[in-house]
Amino acid sequence: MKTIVGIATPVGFGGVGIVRLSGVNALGIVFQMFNRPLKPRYATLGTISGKNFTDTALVIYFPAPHSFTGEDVVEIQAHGGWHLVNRIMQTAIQCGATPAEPGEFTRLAVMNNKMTLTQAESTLDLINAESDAELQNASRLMSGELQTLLSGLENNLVEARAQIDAYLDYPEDLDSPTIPMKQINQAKNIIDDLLSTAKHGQIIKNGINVCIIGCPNAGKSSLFNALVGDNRSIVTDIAGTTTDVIAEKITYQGIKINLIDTAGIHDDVTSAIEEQGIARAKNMLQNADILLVVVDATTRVMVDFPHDKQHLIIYNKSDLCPNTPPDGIAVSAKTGQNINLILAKIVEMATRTAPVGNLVNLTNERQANLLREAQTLLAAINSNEPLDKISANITLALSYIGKITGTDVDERTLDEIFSKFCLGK
Ligand SMILES: Nc1nc2c(ncn2[C@@H]2O[C@H](COP(=O)(O)OP(=O)(O)O)[C@@H](O)[C@H]2O)c(=O)[nH]1
Ligand SMILES: [Mg+2]
Repeated sequence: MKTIVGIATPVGFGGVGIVRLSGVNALGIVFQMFNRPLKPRYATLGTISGKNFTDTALVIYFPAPHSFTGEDVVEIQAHGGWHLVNRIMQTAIQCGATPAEPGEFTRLAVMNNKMTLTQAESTLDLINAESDAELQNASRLMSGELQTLLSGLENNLVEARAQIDAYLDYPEDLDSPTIPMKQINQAKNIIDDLLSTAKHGQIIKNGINVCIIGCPNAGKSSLFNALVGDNRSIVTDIAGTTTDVIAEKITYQGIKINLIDTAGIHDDVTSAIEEQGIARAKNMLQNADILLVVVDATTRVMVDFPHDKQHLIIYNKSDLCPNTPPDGIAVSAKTGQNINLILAKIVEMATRTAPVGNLVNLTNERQANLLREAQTLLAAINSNEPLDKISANITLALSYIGKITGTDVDERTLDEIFSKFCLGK
């Protein structure tokens, strides 16, 4: 049985740096580096030392099984110097510890039933959260909402299969085969509902892609800067100033917005640079969730754009021309008029994709793909099929769901999941 060691705090310099050990020898290893005895679950201040260094550290011992990993865990809280914490870790390795793989602490926690697999995966959402919406959803995932839903679903399907298998095993004991379509459909409905949250889950996690398009000199870059609240994109009165795609991430009312400024789209292009810029602009607008179609209010020339995409028409330069057509919003990038209204409308459109009901949003593509497989299998079941085929389909659907809940995961899947974690987590 090995004892692992990892740096739990991020790479860099900070007030405190944490080195964490987990395994049967955790206490014995720290005993060789720390000058004071440790009392379970008490923070002890003392001196940590190794070759050529000493530091004052706060050390906490969590005996198994009441620890994060379920094993003996010791946490060393030293000063947060990158070289210092590295030296503490090296010293632990010299005393017998093995460097932890990415996500190995969390993996141990799952193996030792300290948390479920869906909770472990949502740890990443929690750590990577950059907006309130993301944090809120991650908190719900962490609290086990998804696991509870899926466990209920597994129970439904296991029960349904048991009924079918009972008939297959002892057909003479039962009058006629009844197929528990109710349970199967219930399970399918839960999957449908969960998958309907996936699009919104992606928006919560990755942000909504908003692309600013329009003719040259309409004021796209000025609007971009006004929305970002920074002089990020170059503004001039020379048409064709923006040639490359410029992107910034902002959050408004808890929603992450990926804002993209593009080259002005028009036909009589003279330079190869501008031509490429326009090609990029057209590419970006195809991939955007929302288009901000910027029109110079004084000329009212609008670019062609796909009208089936969510969009806002923005009549910019309202300071020069206050009367604008009713199909758009009067905005001035110069004075700031209605800039917040645009942001509010973007958030409104982003949250429109949220399904009704108060279900936790699916943010994990791996989980969504597995649920799609299970959904296809369950949708294909009909009561005219041979019973053994229905039973086999349920078994297969359960195996996909089990790869999310952890009831049916292999080492390779776990390797894949935890390789996305950082070292020391
Ligand atoms: N009066 C006024 N001028 C603006 C406004 N927005 C942009 N401009 C001017 O319009 C010109 C083109 O702006 P720019 O943002 O570079 O346009 P882009 O080519 O669409 O990116 C610049 O001279 C800006 O100062 C506005 O709201 N009001
Ligand atoms: Mg520009």
